Amino acid sequence: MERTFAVIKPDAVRRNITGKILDRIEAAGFSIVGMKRILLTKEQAMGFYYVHRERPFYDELCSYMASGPIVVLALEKEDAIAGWRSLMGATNPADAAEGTIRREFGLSLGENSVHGSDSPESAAFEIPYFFNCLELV
Ligand code: IDP
Ligand code: MG
Repeated sequence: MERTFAVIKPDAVRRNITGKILDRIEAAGFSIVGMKRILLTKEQAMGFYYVHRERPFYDELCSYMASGPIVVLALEKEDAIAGWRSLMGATNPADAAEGTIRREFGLSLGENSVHGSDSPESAAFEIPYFFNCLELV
């Protein structure tokens, strides 16, 4: 069993499609072992996306992630990290495969509805950024 970290981003929460995305996650066999709806400050978003601090879109990305409530999730499944990346689809919804969440719900390269850890190292940073051990059940 492996755990990964997922976010339902502000564009999706704002459009009331949280439930639709959770349905896709559960239908794909993930167990939701942690979940909460929160509103990040821009500073908290900057800490979360620290790896992207040198990228030209860092400021825009962090402002967007702090622009409205998000739903943060810890997901468990065999090969959860790769499996969730594959269910999410490519970063740009226009390039995402048919049947992926970003293809179905994403609005643009920036507002692409969901986040997922890209490696075990990322998951090991991202899960405890949002959840303590008592919140993972
Ligand atoms: P990922 O979410 O598929 O792992 P990353 O390259 O890690 O993609 O980028 C993190 C997030 O930053 C993306 O999900 C997207 O919201 C945003 N992003 C990526 N590239 C751009 C860009 O060129 N312009 C604006 N936002 C971007
Ligand atoms: Mg990434």
